[in-house]
Amino acid sequence: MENKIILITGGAGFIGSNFIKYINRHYADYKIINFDKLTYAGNLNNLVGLEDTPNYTFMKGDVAVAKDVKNVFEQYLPNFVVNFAAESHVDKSILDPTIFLETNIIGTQNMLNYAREHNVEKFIQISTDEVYGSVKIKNRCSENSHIMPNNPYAASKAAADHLVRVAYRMYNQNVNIIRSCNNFGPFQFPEKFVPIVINNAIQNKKIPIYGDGLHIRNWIYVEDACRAIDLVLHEAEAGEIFNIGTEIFHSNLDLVKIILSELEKSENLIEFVEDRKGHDRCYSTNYQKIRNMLNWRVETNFEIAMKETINWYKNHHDWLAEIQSGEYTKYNEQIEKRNLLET
Ligand code: NAD
Ligand code: TDX
Repeated sequence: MENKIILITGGAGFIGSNFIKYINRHYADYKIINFDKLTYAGNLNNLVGLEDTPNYTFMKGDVAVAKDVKNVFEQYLPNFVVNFAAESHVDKSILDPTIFLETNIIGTQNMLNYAREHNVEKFIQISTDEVYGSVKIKNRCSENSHIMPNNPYAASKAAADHLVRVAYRMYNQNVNIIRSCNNFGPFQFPEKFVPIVINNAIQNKKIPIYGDGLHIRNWIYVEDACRAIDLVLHEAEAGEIFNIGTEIFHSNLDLVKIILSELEKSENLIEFVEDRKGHDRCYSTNYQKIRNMLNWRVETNFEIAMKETINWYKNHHDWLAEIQSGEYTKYNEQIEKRNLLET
């Protein structure tokens, strides 16, 4: 494979950091640029070990600030862009949508503009099954289904998808959109359901379940999602949209019971709390297109991957403690200072 420069935004977050490590493992010749604002969810601790790799560079910047985006494109002239950068937490978007519109919508448009100006070969937008809104489990949404988001986060991601599609229609930009179901795995920020459940259970703390707990989510191990992104990046035709899903559907209550049983903890830890406003009952997509066109398959067994994820959190108490104490912010600052000295 030819040497390529790949610009990954949001690479200090959960999926982005897993994807950077995936690319580093599979494409040793690629130069990886991680462009991240380091919000509360961005953590350079997720990439420990990579700082000293010559083909990896971190650059702090905000996708919503055109000047920052211009700088990273001018400095590194990427061949590929994978846009993970986003405000990603639904509950936060309900409290205050503004930053979601800035990062997820303006940010995506800025990335598209400079990608076009610099003749980027392929632009991948990381989107979500949430854009389709709530559906019955059997009514699987295809890539052509109606977009019907039900919270500010999902609406901002839907708006970004439209802008990416427009870039293809108007300018024939080589873009793809990937709409994934819920990811789980190592390095997921402990505001999301799976890490909350695991970490609270480990610490014998109550586990908050919104509403009646019968809301259904479709789960994918992050490594399977990374492989799908790799395939779309390298093999998909311009303008195509791909759902990524699995056959693993669980109600939130059942998922908690699975994790509690694995940890040999009592179900008495479960606490039903006030429901999320507009809480989507179920997401369900048809992902035959990526199976048929790109031959993508889930390779991970859910039970094994969940056990590994639980063990990862058990063995990375320091990672969590730093986040919870705010220490990781200081670490990020140290790395930034070092990068400034080096450039
Ligand atoms: P995350 O919150 O863990 O990470 C987001 C990263 O983006 C962080 O490193 C953060 O610092 C960075 N970021 C935020 N605002 C930025 C800005 N303005 N400029 C530059 N960087 C910025 O999120 P995640 O769970 O890893 O999700 C990554 C992407 O995948 C998002 O686009 C999300 O919508 C999408 N997605 C996530 C899931 C999931 O289950 N986690 C499912 C489907 C789609
Ligand atoms: O404390 C909780 N209790 C609870 O019952 C939390 C944080 C969540 N929940 C429920 C809400 C959802 O039904 O668990 C389910 C999963 O919640 P999140 O982890 O917040 O994920 P979700 O809202 O489904 O959105 C996720 O998947 C789609 C990601 O956060 C998005 O970025 C992605 O696009």
